[in-house]
Amino acid sequence: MSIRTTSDQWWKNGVVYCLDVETFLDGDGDGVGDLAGLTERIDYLAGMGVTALWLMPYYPTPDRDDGYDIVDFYGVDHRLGTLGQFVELVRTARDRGMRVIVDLVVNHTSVQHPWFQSARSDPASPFRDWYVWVDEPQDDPTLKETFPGEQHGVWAYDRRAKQYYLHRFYSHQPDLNVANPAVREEIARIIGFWLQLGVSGFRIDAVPFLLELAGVADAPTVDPHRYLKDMRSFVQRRHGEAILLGEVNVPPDQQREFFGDEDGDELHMVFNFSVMQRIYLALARQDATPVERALAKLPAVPFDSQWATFLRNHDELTLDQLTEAERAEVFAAFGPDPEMQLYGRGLRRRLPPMLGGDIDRVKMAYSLLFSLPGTPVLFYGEEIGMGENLAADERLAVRTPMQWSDEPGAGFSSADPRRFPVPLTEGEFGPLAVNVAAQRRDPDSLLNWFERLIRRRRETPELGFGRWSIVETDARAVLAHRCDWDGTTVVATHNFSPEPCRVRLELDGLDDVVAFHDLLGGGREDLAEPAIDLTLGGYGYRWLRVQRKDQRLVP
Ligand code: ISL
Repeated sequence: MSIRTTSDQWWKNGVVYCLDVETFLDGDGDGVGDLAGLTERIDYLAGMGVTALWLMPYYPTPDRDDGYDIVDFYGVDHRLGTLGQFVELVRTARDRGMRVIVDLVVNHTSVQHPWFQSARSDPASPFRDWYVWVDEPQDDPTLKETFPGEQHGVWAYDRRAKQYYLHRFYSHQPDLNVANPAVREEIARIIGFWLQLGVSGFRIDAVPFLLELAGVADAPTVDPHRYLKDMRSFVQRRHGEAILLGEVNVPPDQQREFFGDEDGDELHMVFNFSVMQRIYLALARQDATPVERALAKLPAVPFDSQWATFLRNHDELTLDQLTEAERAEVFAAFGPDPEMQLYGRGLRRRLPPMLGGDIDRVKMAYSLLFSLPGTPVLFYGEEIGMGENLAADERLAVRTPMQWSDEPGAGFSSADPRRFPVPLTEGEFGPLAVNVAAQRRDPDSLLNWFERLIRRRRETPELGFGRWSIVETDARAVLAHRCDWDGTTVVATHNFSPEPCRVRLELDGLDDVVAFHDLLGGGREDLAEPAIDLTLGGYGYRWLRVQRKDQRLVP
């Protein structure tokens, strides 16, 4: 029997905040965000109630994929700061009760990485087999480009090497060969290095690609899940609280295997791409059924594991798990203009503009996110309702600088905006209309709403630790689910339609329910019978903690 101490599982009751150091705050006035700037804003993040930061890549890079093309896994890009400042950041965050996890991008390196330069220059190089080479690429339908339109095939010819190398992403990102034990050793060394500097885990980039060994000619094979298990036990030996959070965009029937065996011995957390995509379908249809169905398909996760839930991230809003017709519905509702679409499968937009700036609908979507099974992950700027800039290239549209104020440069930087890594968002969702400074002063702002939502979420352990199930209702537009934990029950209800409605919730096993406490709206309502008749406004949302007879509850 395992020891079931929930207090160790910090990742289950937390709120993760993802940011790119480069676009968060420029501390030295050169136009580029940096570690010094971010460290200054640690109190802002702690004040909001964030429990963990996820830093997008900050490593030395030629920056052809926004830092996901790395030339040194053991450093900090000179534009962003130094290793010393990195440690200072981690220490400051820890002092304010926040952990830091970092992007681990080891599916590939930059072409400019010294390993690749050595590999291509000499067939006898010790690094030659760190990459995947073939003389003549075979037509393999399982090896498809990830960025159609921007990338052509997955094999590129290197004139120096006189061979083709594999690249699952852009051609300037050659794939590392994890079938090579020396590569796996080096990845462990990288993990060990950052753990030693104080990080509490990793967001592992592109996990299925990292494990995909098809096309690795003549290389010793390794069982990909054996490899994830080795990585997990290595991390756990080095640092008990560290987690592995994987970017795993696969359909529901393949998700479970990434958590490992029955007790969970591979990834601690997996991003829930399947539920995320169905949320957009439900929003487009104003009908909760797609989310209900997606939830019903989710595999149960082991005790030490958890979903990571999100509405938007730094990439395109990928809709690759929807059918062609479903994707067309979401495109029509939220991104009809071809310039909003990307790679034929996604939208390069943020949520508020997609919802036409309807703040009630935006809040409903985030209330849902925070109540769903899993740990919510926010992308910087979501807390103030930032929008995108379609004039920026590809996915950079959603990676515009953080909007701190309505000053020139949005309070992000005092430098000439032409030096910014990504141009600011303009217009209705630009810094004049949407910024932190104004929202701090306004008690009704989205920022202050988020602060209350995060506080409430952290005070509602049923959501993070509990067993969840769908509650049947008579309204298609309403999603109702409950979470039971340690003798208490929370029911969350979300109305996807602009029409107000009344729903009846019959709660199994709760014949002695006498009242409910409204966790977001406040107040207690006594019940005459063990069923809840609930009113929900258009795009309304309510979280209710159920009170049983003779039960003492601190709402
Ligand atoms: O296949 C996908 C979409 O349908 C993606 O979700 C895929 O997993 C993703 O594009 C991988 O992304 C990650 O690695 C890329 C980088 O450009 C992205 O920003 C990062 O999130 C290459 O490192």
